[in-house]
This record gives sequence, C-alpha cells and structure tokens, in this order.
Amino acid sequence: MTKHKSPQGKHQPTDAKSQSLESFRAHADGEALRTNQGVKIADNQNTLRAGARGPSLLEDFIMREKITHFDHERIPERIVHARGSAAHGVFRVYESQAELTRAGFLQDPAKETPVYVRFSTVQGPRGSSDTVRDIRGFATKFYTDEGNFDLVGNNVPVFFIQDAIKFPDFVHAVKPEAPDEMPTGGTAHDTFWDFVSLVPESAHTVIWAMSDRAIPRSLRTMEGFGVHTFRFVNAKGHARFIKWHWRPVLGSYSLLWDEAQKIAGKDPDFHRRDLWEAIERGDYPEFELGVQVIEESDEHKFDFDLLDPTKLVPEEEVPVKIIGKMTLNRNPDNFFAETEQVAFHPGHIVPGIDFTNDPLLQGRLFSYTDTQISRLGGPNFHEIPINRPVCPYQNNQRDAMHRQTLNVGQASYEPNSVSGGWPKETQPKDGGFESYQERMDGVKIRVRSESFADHFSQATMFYHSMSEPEKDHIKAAYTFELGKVTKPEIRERQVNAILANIDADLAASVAQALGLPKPKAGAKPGKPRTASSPALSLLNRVQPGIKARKIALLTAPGADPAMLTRLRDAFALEGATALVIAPTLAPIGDLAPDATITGMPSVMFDAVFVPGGEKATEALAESGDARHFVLEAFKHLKAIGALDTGRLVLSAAQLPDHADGVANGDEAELERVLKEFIEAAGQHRVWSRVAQTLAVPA
Ligand code: HDE
Repeated sequence: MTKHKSPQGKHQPTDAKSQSLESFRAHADGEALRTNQGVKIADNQNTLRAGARGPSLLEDFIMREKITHFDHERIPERIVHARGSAAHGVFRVYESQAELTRAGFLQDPAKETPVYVRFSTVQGPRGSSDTVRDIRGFATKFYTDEGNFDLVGNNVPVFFIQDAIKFPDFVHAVKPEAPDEMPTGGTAHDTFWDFVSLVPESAHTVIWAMSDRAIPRSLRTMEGFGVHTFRFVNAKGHARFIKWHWRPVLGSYSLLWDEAQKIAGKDPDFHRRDLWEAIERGDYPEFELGVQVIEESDEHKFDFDLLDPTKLVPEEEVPVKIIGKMTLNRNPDNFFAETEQVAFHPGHIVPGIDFTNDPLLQGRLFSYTDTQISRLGGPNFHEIPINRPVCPYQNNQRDAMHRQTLNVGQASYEPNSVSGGWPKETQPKDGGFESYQERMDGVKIRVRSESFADHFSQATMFYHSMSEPEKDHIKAAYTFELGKVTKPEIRERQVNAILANIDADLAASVAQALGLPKPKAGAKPGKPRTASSPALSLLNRVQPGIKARKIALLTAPGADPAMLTRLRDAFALEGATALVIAPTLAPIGDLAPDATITGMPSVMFDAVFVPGGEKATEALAESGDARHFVLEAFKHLKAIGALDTGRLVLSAAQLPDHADGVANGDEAELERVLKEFIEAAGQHRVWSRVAQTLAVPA
C-alpha cells in the first residue's frame, strides 16, 4: 500500500485544501520499490529473458506493467490555454459584502478560503515559451464552504468574439496552421489576421493583444478580469451586475517586445520560474479582488451593451471597489496531478453569484464540462484531488470511468425511502442554490442584438488612453505581426477595414511601415463616451519602490566581495533580489556568482548595477559579452548604476556619459548613487530615454 507522510522541509500551510490533499500525497522516502499491486521488486534493471543473451519473455509482468503505464502517461493537452503555471493560496474578504452578495466566502474577514490559481498562455502547446505575445488566462478556483467557485478570467477585460458559436472558428484561426503546425505560440500568421480582419468585433481585443498587456513582465504583475458581466445576489434576492477584477499589489508591468523574444529563447520558463521562485523565497504574490457594481436599473445607461464581452466598463464611469486579497503561498506538490488536472469552469458558481445572458458566457457554460470529459477521461474528474470541493458533496450520481468513491447504501435515486430520503434538497433560505429569477420574454431567433453593433469605439478609447511609448509599441506590434502575414490582401484589409476605423494616425503609421498606401479617408473611427480611460495605461499602474525587482550585479574576479554583499543587502532591504553575474562561475573572494553573463543576460533583469574594482572592471570592459549586457539594458530602458571604475564598463559599451536613469559616482558617493538608482529602477523603465536608445544597436 502507498504510504502517505507529511512532506519534509516544505512550507505547509494548514488551509482546508492542503489538508484535503494530505491523504493523496505519496512520499517514497524509506519505502521499498513495488509494483502497482504491491509486490516488492528485486531487479529494476533487467527484463526477464530466456538466457542472458536470449529474447525477452512476455511473462515479465513487472516490465509490462511499468511500460504499459508509461505508454499512457500523457493526457490530451487543453485545446486552448495548454501551457500553464499554478499555485495554491488563500483569499480573504476585507469586510462583509453581505449587502451585495450572500456568497459565504465574501462575508467574514476572519475567514480564509483556499484557492488554486492557474495562469496560462492561450495559443501555444504545453511546451511553448512563456513570453510570447498572447492573452494570458487567469483562472482561480475558490474552495469555499458552499462548494467550488471558479473565476475563469483573462489578463485583458474583453474577448475577441461576441458569440460562443464563433469560438471554434476563432481558435482554428489563431492556433498553428493546419498544413505545417506553425507558428508555435504566436498570432503572427495568415489565418489569425485573415479571421480578425474579417471579423470587426475582434478589433478591441486585438488592440489589447498588440499592446504591452500581451507581454507581461511576470505572472505576479498581471491584472485579471472576469470579462463577462456577472451578477451578485444578496440574501434578500436583490441582484446587481458586476465585473470582476484582479489587481496585483506589486503593480502591473510589461516586457519590451525585443526582450520578450530574446527571453523566449534564453529561458522559455521565464514566467513559470519567476512565480515558483518567488513563492519558494516567501515573496508571496498578492492580488486584490475588485468589483464594478452596476444596479440593474442602470443596465441601459452605457453607450454599449453590458452583455457584450467585447466591451469593458470604463473605471472612470464605474469605479472598481476593492473587496479582498488573495495571497499565493504554496507551490504545487506535483505539476501533473494539480496544474495539468485542475478543471476550471465558469459554471462553477455558489449561491450569491449568478450569470447573465452574455452569449459568450452562455456557450462557455456548456464547453468546460464537455472538454474535461475527453481531457480527463470521463465525468468523474471532480474526484481528482485538486478538483474536489473541501465541503461534503453527496448526490445520486454513480459509476462511470475512473470512479473512486465507494458509495455506500442501497439508494442511488431520489425520492427514496430505503435510505431515509438522503441525500436531501436544501431550501434556498438554508443555502440551497437558486437561480436568479430573471424575467424572460423573447422570440426564439438566431440574431445578434443591434446593441452589439459598435465594434470600434472602445478600441479607439483604448488607443487614446495609452501613453506615447505604449502607442508606439502598439504600432510596432501590428507592423511586426502583419509583416509576417504572407498574403498582401490580408494586411491591406486589416489596415483599411479595421485600423482606419480605430485611429487615422495608427492606420497611417502601420500602412507606411508595411509599404502600403495611406488609408483612404472615409473611415469612421469610434466615438466612445469616455474618450480616454487613464486606468488602462500600464504607466499609470506602476507602484513605487523596487519590491520584487531583479537586479544584476555585473562584476568579475578582483571585485570587492564585501561591496557586493553590501549592495546585495541594500537591494534586499528594499525587497529586490540582486544576483551576482560574472564572466565565469569562479568565486570572487568568498562569494560564488549566481550565473554567468551569457547564461543570464540582462534581458532577464529589471536593472543592472556595475560595482567598481579595477581588475574586475577592466576585464568587463574588454569583454564583448559584458559590454553587450549593459548596452542591451540601456536599450531596454532599464535603470543602470555604476560605481567607481564600474563606469569604465559603460563607456567601453559607448553609452552616453549622461543619460536618464543612469546613476553613477565614486565609492564615497555610494548613498547618492544607490538612491538615484533605486528611484530610476522604481519606475520600471526609463521612458524618457527612448530617443537616446535609437542609435544603440540591438
Ligand atoms: Fe475558455 N476554454 N472558452 N475562455 N478558457 C478553456 O477549457 C471556451 C473564454 C479561459 O487554466 C477550455 O479546460 C469557449 C473567455 C481560461 O485550465 C475550453 C469560449 C475567457 C482557460 C474553453 C471560451 C476564457 C480556458 C480548454 C467561448 C476569459 C484555461 C480547456 C464561448 C473570460 C483554464 C479547458 C485553465 C480554457 C472553452 C472563451 C478563459 C475548451 C467555448 C471569454 C483562463 O473548455
């Protein structure tokens, strides 16, 4: 029998989900190797044969069991969102939300609800790179006392299509192309742009996908959104519309496109590693939960339809009310068992939360159970440890593939008398789920509501809400992606039929970069009621300080290890992590470098600091790799610090003597240099340096 013990040396929170997983944890320490039937294995090296050099025997049940199990180790990956990384955590509401909802986990600030969160990319397969340009999934399972509630959202607040029936078309177009299975993890190909240029309702989400939001700096600094309008229902039965938001406490940041592409090669697990390491260090990622609340009587007060998932509710019109905080505090024990097998579903709701008639949401309510049946091999996927509720669940469902529960008793039907009628229904007043009683009065018809017809106004609003650097990135992203499209008519259609209707300057600029004629006048850029929503610009989401930033201490043998330690401690005091990066892993005094210059290039850091030491900095100044390291950091608008002879490395890389976000000075000026460096690094990027970087090579 498999023995279950507590994991050793690992931080083990005692939340309800962790406890419920305990009986499933298998630890092999001190255990004999056995077959799945419990037989102890004497030889795990050799197949049973007829003679030392003879054929293998079919009789070898040990070898056959092992190979058979191995042959079936993989399950189908998710059709979309195949690549994901996840973590356990807890959620607490700040104060009771009883006025808004009866949901139990939103009542009591003393109550901790376990959660499991899976972040994902959409397009690529399980093994694709983390930093591709893509929308990210942000799915949270709340294991509440009233059952599991899944908030299955994305890191952008809108979606590409308005009706679920278009989802297979959209996914077929965005996925790698049918003939050659290319490209992996990207939208820069013909079929994606063919589809979106023919489907104007995609315009708003596509511009989000072309913005910095689609290349996040880390999973810890991504916002999350429920996308659809949902409902809160309170104990009196009063319902209001809501939009879900997740806000990272660290603020929201993005990579630059050049960095993202390079990181995809240098460390395809960049985001996964960052999340994992942060949790192992005890730097627990935190996200605040927010809701925009809209009275039902205000349903028609907007210049768009609340049921249209291609629209967001500008925060300037309805503020986001922050109601609680989620802390991710434990890495999974086993990637497959938890992250791969977790099954989210927007239809997993609890009393106090309800749906709306958003036609995309309605279709999702069908899709998510259906897909698990083939992905997880039958309808019993709720029994997989990561998917089990922490509250009891009894019903009369029975049997089917992979059933694990041993239902005891004669009755598997209701009503029954043989089991005293159990399990029994619960009245809504006692916690039984009751759907919100929405009045329905309609004709059975396949039609798109007229109120869904404006596809450009919010795309225009989004573009106009961006800062100048963000606008430039959007232009560059359209140009990059459309530049990869092989059919000229698709490029032209995207520019003339879509971009020209978003913004004339955007369309003209992309047209010029693609060598296309300037789009003809006559387009009708959208006219949103909220012309610009500052809340949408990432530059307005920067949080002061350098907490959670990664700083490279670029150095070499000959540097003063005491100074390296001093710098590392100074950054640690501010919550940042500094790594010593050197030409080789040879010790610098008593200090072992964390990585080599080529092994961990500057694209993997938020800022670079070059301490002094004549011998060390001479070696760095002569090293092409070291010069490239600082040059690239400069080009990527990172804060750079140089102390004493460290300045030689900057001048050897031909960086300008005076540039924004470059702090330098003698050792005697350490305090000032550190202060300036930390201030610049706190901005995440030195945007004012853009013009100076144009002459710097990639
Ligand atoms: Fe999904 N989506 N989706 N989706 N989705 C899946 O479910 C689907 C949509 C989202 O980490 C699948 O278990 C349809 C919007 C996330 O495991 C599948 C439609 C949003 C994840 C599916 C949508 C999402 C999925 C694939 C249009 C943001 C990953 C495997 C009607 C609000 C969850 C699976 C995880 C996964 C269907 C649209 C988010 C096939 C039919 C809109 C975060 O069931």
